[in-house]
Amino acid sequence: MNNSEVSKVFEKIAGLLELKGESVFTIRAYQRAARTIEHLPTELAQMIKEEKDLRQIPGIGEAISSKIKEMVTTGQLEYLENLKGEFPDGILALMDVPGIGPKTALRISTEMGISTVDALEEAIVEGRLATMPRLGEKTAENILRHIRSLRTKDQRIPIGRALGVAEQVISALKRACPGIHQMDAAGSLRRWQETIGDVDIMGTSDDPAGVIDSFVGLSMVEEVLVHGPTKASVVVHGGLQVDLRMVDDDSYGALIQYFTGSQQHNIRLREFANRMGLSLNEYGITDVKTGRVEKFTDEGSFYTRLGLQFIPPELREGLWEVDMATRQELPSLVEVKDIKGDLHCHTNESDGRDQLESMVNAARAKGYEYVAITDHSAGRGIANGLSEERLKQHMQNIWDLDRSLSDIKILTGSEVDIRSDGSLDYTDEILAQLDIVVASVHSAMGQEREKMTDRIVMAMHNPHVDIIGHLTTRLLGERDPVDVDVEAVFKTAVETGTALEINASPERLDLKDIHVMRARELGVPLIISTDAHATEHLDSMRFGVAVARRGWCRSADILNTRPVGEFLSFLRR
Ligand code: DGT
Ligand code: CA
Ligand code: CA
Ligand code: ZN
Repeated sequence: MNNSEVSKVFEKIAGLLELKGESVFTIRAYQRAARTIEHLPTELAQMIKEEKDLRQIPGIGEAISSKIKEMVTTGQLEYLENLKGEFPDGILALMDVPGIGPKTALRISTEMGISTVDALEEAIVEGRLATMPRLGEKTAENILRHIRSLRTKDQRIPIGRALGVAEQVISALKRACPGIHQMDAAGSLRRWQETIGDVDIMGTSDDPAGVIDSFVGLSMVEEVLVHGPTKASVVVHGGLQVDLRMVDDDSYGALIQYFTGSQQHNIRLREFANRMGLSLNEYGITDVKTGRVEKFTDEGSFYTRLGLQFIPPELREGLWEVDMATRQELPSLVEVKDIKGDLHCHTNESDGRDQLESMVNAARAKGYEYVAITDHSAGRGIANGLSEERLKQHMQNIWDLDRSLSDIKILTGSEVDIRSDGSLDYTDEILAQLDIVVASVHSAMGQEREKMTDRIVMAMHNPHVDIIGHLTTRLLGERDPVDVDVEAVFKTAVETGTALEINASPERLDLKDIHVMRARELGVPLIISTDAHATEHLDSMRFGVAVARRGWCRSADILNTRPVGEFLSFLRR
């Protein structure tokens, strides 16, 4: 079982325990474990193989650790089998469909006698499901949409997991093979595409064959597909394919350029080179007339030889980047080091794992000038959201901590729920007291386009709302985006000065790259936040910055590259 399968099992256990009416503490322990495991950069199977103590992972104690071991080694879990036995057949399969929570799954199986996803699909198509009390046509339609998208889902891997695998492979090889000179990820991963088909790694070494042998021998490798002297392909735990290619140092520049792609970018580049009487391939640049091949140790000199400005990998999608590079007009893109603060962070006061102090210290360690603490409001569907009373106490704690620290400004905030009718969970009176209000959708995600758009636009018109969080609420590979008129939201953002968040959490990346590109064009104020639920999540900033770079953003396009005073006065305009 891979991490995401293990994580799903814990989610299912939490769901079933909820139906049983178990204590919220037990339920939350499983939910937390599920979330932590989802984000782990290392496969649990790998850790168990290396005899690592799983209890070192935050939020994982003895009971959960032994369940993980059982699942990873036997492929199943007796505890879940027994628990399942207390419910109608097929309930877990129904719960697997996005949009169906434990309660709905139970009702569908008991009231309709449905136990498979196929039978459910049939019932929806025949209009039977919509007749169920308190369900209705709209919900049924949504469930159908989810079932169908589940069926057509391709096997691409979200970038968060793929990057973790690539970094692990590269560091393991560098440790094992001191003769390595250079080694980098290329392909879609280097371009920071949101999902990855396979991981491409390039390298140079004194002993390429030795590196290839170490690669196929890594303990995370499950299957070897190709094993040559300078090239190999493997499948690692969790089913991701990794290719490794070794070349001589003098060809590395051309190689990594070629395999970074994208294919469309390379086609544009080749057309451009052909007009100069040059041809391109992974070995170098060939003068078509003389047949002479010029080699490149680094990619920068490859682009320079073509008379082009260096093109950052994030822009290599075959749009207009080659044209602009010929005129040296590519923008200088925003970088992680430009970011001066994180504006969406949770603590254990709502559904985060860590305490206020720990989150703030983690932000200080990043060298941030400011950090906003934005715990959830007491909305529907959110575990442990803050009542107005609890929020007031939380604000007091934040002020106290802020006064004791001189190197960082802690902003009071909230991630306030946008209710299905567009109203907010808190009164204007309390919102007015907060430094930062992030408003987000967390419920009624199946609303139709017009209703959803109106709902979000209405929240943006509230003068206290500074930022709209994760606009489409999608979870990569897990939950489809809501149906919202993004263009209308962008126009409202320009009108009202409400900022839109680029949620950097690698499971969300929401806004996504193409949205960011359009938003920037329209002059929408943009912010990159991590939505951290634990200290280590603050590291996800690089994913958000990558999305912004893929949207051609300069640092001036991103609000939280500004110093705190300037940033706050922009929001209060
Ligand atoms: P992926 O793996 O689907 O996420 O996307 P990429 O971009 O990593 O694609 P991949 O792994 O098939 O190949 C890596 C790069 O190598 C690709 O972006 C461009 C280059 N490349 C691979 N095969 C070809 C090809 O047949 N023609 C051209 N022009 N380029 C290729
Ligand atoms: Ca690839
Ligand atoms: Ca490949
Ligand atoms: Zn949220």
